Amino acid sequence: MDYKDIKQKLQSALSPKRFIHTLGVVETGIKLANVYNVDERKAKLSALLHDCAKNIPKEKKLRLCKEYHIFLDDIMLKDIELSHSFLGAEIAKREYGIKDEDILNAIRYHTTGRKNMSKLEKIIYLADYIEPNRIPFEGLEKIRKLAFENLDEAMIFALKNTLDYVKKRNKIIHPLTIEALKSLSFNNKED
Ligand code: DGI
Ligand code: FE
Ligand code: FE
Repeated sequence: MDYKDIKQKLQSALSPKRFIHTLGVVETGIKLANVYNVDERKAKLSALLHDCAKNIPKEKKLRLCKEYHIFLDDIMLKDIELSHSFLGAEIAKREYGIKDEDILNAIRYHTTGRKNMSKLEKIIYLADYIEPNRIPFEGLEKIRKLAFENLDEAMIFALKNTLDYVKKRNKIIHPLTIEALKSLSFNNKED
């Protein structure tokens, strides 16, 4: 499948709103890839497909996760929305023919993050956060600026912001997010 076919198939799988968000992530992902010397094509594909599972109805999400042997922990079972990144990676592989593991991981960890993220994973995490169509929230402008100055500082800020947001909404924080933050803070202290 070439980029154009993927884009077309994706458009029919997403709501118009989600598709517009996705195009914003693609645009921002390309910019960040150029700043941090990451393969622009990989950034484009990861961004395009990052939310490919987002609009699948809840019941079908559960069914597909079972069918594709995606392990859902207690937090994901309580908050099935969280599975869209893990399911998205599997769908990108099976339905859109993506084989590159870095791209698949960028999709898989775009919501929770994880420890020792690759540059591509960080770029997609941040592009999702700061894309131009996002409804403004506190701290957004700061992350927008930081993302183009220092990838790890921006990640730390964004992850902390997510933790606050999740706490405020009384949802359970996923350990992957904590691990992502720990690994970044640790690496940053060392140099
Ligand atoms: O899919 P998007 O809306 O573009 O963005 P996303 O993939 O970052 O998903 C954001 C949602 O995920 C938001 O509603 C908060 C939720 N979320 C992020 N981290 C956690 C979380 N929910 C729980 N329960 N735990 C987390 O650690
Ligand atoms: Fe998402
Ligand atoms: Fe998104």
